[in-house]
Amino acid sequence: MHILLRKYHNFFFLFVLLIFIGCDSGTTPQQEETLYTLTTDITADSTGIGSIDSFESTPEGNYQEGMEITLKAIATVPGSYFDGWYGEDSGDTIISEDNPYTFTLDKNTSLYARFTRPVIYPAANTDTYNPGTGWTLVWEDNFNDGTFDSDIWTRQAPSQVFNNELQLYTGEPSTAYEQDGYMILKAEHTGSSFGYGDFTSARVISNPGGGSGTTEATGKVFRYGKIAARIQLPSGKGIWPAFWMLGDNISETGGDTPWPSCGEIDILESGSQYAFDGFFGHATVGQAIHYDERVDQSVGSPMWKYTSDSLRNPSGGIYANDFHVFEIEWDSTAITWKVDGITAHSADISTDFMTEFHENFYVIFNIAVGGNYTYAPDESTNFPQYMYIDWIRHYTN
Ligand SMILES: [Ca+2]
Ligand SMILES: [Ca+2]
Ligand SMILES: [Ca+2]
Repeated sequence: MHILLRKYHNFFFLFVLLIFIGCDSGTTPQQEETLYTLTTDITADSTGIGSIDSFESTPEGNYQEGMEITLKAIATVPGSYFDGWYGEDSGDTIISEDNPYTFTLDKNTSLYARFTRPVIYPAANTDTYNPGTGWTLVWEDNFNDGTFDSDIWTRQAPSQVFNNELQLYTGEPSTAYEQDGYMILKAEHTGSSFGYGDFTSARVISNPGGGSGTTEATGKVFRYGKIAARIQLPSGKGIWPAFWMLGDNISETGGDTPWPSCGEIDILESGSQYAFDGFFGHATVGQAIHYDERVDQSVGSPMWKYTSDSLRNPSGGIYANDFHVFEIEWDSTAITWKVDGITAHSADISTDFMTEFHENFYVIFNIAVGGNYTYAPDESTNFPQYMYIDWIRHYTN
């Protein structure tokens, strides 16, 4: 008997229950009607997470053309839910959302149930991080005391629009807060469309200046060492989370140096429209530095240059299903990026035009929605989206 295996690659679509109804070889020759056997097969996508438990059907046994059949799709993986019934030829067009679903059997019937499993926040927290030998912890925020520490962190609410992004950074406590051992950033779809201003989100910085420049916080800046954070990322079409750094002298927060002359270190970003990974860029994380190629930055105009790289999730699928540790090891000659201990990128910063990478930098956690780097969000993008930061640490060696 022919068994049709069908996979549907949708970002949140992880499981397929396939039901094939085919002509049974045991057709009774004395009867005009044809008997069918109902066959099921279960497959999962390349992430290989979980399975589907069962289906229900009435009546049991063999089936005849014209018979009414009732099927029930049951999602058993925690957090998953039934999405709808689709046919072999229906593509993205749903046949029915009913569950159970009753239909009349004909000899070419083939149906499959589409299931969605949203990313679960927070994922199981089994932290096995080890910074490696020779590293001494000099500072950390584990986000474990339930208080958003405004002496270090500022919810920035910049008025300018970066990279044609669509979100508003409101600076409201509801967009970034500390809870259950995490700093949690939240992006919401608050508008009626998918344009600029239809989303709220958070951009949290360790620079005391802040976007509105009103805080008296002392903040935290970094120069060299290992800077690591353990994060569960948000995901979806047009979701662009980042853990990154800007030179503390940037004019944006009250300094005297414009971007990119201040330097930028992108420890992590995800959701690139150029990743082509089948998951709207969320099976890939990017690493980059941006700088001003001038040696003497007081002469002439900024010369923006960058180097970048990316790393596909070695375990397949999106990064957002679990916590991962994103870090840089930074000294006077180079910056090396690591993801869960795997080296993702390295940049030489010893050249005479890279003086910006030998100054203090502050940290930024944010969730952008839309913008030049990522896709345009639409109805398929789930909201709210969360970024869970378990801890950030600074080591020296
Ligand atoms: Ca705290
Ligand atoms: Ca320079
Ligand atoms: Ca924590």
